[in-house]
Amino acid sequence: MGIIDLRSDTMTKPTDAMRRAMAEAQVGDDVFGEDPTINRLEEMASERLGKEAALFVSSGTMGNLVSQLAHCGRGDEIILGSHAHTFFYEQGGSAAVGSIHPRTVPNQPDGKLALEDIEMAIRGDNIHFPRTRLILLENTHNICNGCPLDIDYMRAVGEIARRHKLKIHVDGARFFNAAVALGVEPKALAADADSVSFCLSKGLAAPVGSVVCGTQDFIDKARRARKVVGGGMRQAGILAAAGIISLNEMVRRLAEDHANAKKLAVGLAETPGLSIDPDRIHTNIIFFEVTHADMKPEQFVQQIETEGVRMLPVGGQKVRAVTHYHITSADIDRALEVISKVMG
Ligand code: TLP
Repeated sequence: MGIIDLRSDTMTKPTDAMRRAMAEAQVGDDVFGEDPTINRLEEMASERLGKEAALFVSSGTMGNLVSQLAHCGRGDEIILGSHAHTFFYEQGGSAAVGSIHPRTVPNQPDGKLALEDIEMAIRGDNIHFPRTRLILLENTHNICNGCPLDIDYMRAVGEIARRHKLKIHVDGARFFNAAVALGVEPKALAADADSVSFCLSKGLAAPVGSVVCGTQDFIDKARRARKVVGGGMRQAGILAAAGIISLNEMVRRLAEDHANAKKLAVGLAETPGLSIDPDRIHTNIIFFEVTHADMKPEQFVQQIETEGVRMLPVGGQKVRAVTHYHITSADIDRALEVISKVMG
């Protein structure tokens, strides 16, 4: 029996169709704008998100970094969630590379930033203050149980941003998971954002790559920023070819991952010594707590690993599990059997 790897949806391997497309991809020098496969992926991505233009980048981290560099100058301030991936897990790249000042406001349990907190954090015109330039949201919100931000919320933040002449960037590493969970068109969900970056290499199973979408002017700046951080790629159409299959074939199956995550959450909720509220699970990410007096989360993870199930301890009592393309409903049954044995 194979390993059931629930540590992340980044564990996905390219599908056979992707491997074939990669082998056959037409390529050229993308720094010269001459890779037809990358150009096609960028056109498809901008069309899906209803934006003028798009840029293929190597990772979600690079997508967020070049977006912040394109929107902000040195000393500008960005408002983002205290639990944002960009704040927590990207080495403070925009500060390190772009001298951009982060201003965090608390993430609500559903991944939102309270509208009043955003308003309060926006700086007035005062010689002592940095200038607020950008609001950065995350959709779906990784640490907040993969919660999707809905269109009404995006509109409300959009209204604040327009009133204060600010831009909005969405870290949409799992943007298509959000659109699928909400049952909305990605375009409609992206409408209030000035830029959105999404990952091809998570639930969409491509081996490498993310795409940033926005206005042509923004993408021109992001392209320059990508070059200075060493992200100008050459015949990377072999990677973009897999990304095209992600968009064409892998988005429509994401609902399966969401159903499997819900099934896992319901099973965990019924397991003594574990704690989770399945009603809070809407996409493919779940966090639960190991509350058993004699079992630390690290021990729990070690013990299930010996039975072929992998999850990620993430600090405190918490463990994370993420469903994806290689996880079937039968795998969830088996994972729950293993967990019940370990906890029993
Ligand atoms: N997240 C990874 C790890 O870095 C934790 C994961 O396994 O979930 N934004 C969000 C919301 C993300 O979850 C991630 C990756 C990124 C950006 C960064 O993407 P990469 O890893 O491609 O740089």
